[in-house]
Amino acid sequence: MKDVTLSRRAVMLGTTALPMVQGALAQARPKSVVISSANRNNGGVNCCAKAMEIVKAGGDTLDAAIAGVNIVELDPRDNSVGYGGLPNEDGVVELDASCVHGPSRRMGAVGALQGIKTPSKVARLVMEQTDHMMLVGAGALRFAKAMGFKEEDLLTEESRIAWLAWKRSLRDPGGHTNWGPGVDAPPAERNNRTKGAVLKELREMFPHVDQSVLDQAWEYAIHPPHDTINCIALNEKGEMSAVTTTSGLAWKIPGRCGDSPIIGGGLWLDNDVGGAGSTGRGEENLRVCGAATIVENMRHGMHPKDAALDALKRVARNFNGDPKRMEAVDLNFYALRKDGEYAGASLWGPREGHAAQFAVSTGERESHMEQSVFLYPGN
Ligand code: SD4
Repeated sequence: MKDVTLSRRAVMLGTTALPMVQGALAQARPKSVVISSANRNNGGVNCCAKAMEIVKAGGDTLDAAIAGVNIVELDPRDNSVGYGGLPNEDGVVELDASCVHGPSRRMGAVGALQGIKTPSKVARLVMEQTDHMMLVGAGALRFAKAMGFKEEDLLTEESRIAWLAWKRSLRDPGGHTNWGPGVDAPPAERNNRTKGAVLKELREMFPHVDQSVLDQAWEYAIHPPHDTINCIALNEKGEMSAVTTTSGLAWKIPGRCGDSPIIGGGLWLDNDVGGAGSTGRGEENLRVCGAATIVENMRHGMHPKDAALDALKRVARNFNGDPKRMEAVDLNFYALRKDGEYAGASLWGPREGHAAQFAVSTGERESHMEQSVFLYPGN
């Protein structure tokens, strides 16, 4: 197969070399590749396997990517995507999603959508059935219901308990909290919202649940997880599509949209070049228009790995390159170029023994995990 690794010269020539770069990508003999974020319970691997099955059967790349992420949206165990996602501060699950269909160069998105398990499908319908690009909140829900979706409670018992643990762990600097026994409780209880105190109350409220659920709930309350899923698919005709779907940051202010539904932020794809997406702290990604930046970097000849690392450097620039100030930021990018080259890139190397990974299926090799490159070593 012809190697289309783009020349350094093409990179250095800048915009005058763009036709050359795009020409090289256009001539690349396409291969089938699907990549996605890792996600818990093998979510990313299952997503890529499903999407590849559809790609190999000759299906549309957006059908493939959406069918892949639907597995994770519908899995109640993944608490950052779809059903079972951790809720906003009011205890209501609000979902964001976006999609890009490369061949038709069309896009759709939904933000702060409540009550629908598969927001990626609604984003696609916004693209296909409306003259708009993005619907949010009550309007997005009304649209979804008009399209035949069933409105459901998306909170699972686990996510409800985690939300209650979070409410009970909160207190203002003076030590007051409205969540937890107050009026007649001994003062020590009121001012001691420790893990033990909070879980004791929750144990009384949920006597039937395993201790592991309570321990997990406390962990989520203190360190909210994120596991948004981004999936990008390429077929042998050189067609590409991508989707990002999430419940966003746990405990967010109702109505908050992160980067996932922002086309150009949490997702971008140009069928002439490639696609990119993100998981992690959406606000920091939006400050560098991450996905669009990565695709433009690839257009100018960068390998997906360098393109994504460059976007992470721009994130670091916003903190004057001070890793200490970025300790609480977690951000991951995924990039797939039209010639089948791909990468995952993370702001941090392994932290607390956990290294950032992403899922890949190449058609020749079945769905598996690979290590992401990173900007800063972890700990
Ligand atoms: C957001 N980027 O709403 C999403 C959250 C996320 O993994 O990715 N979690 O900011």
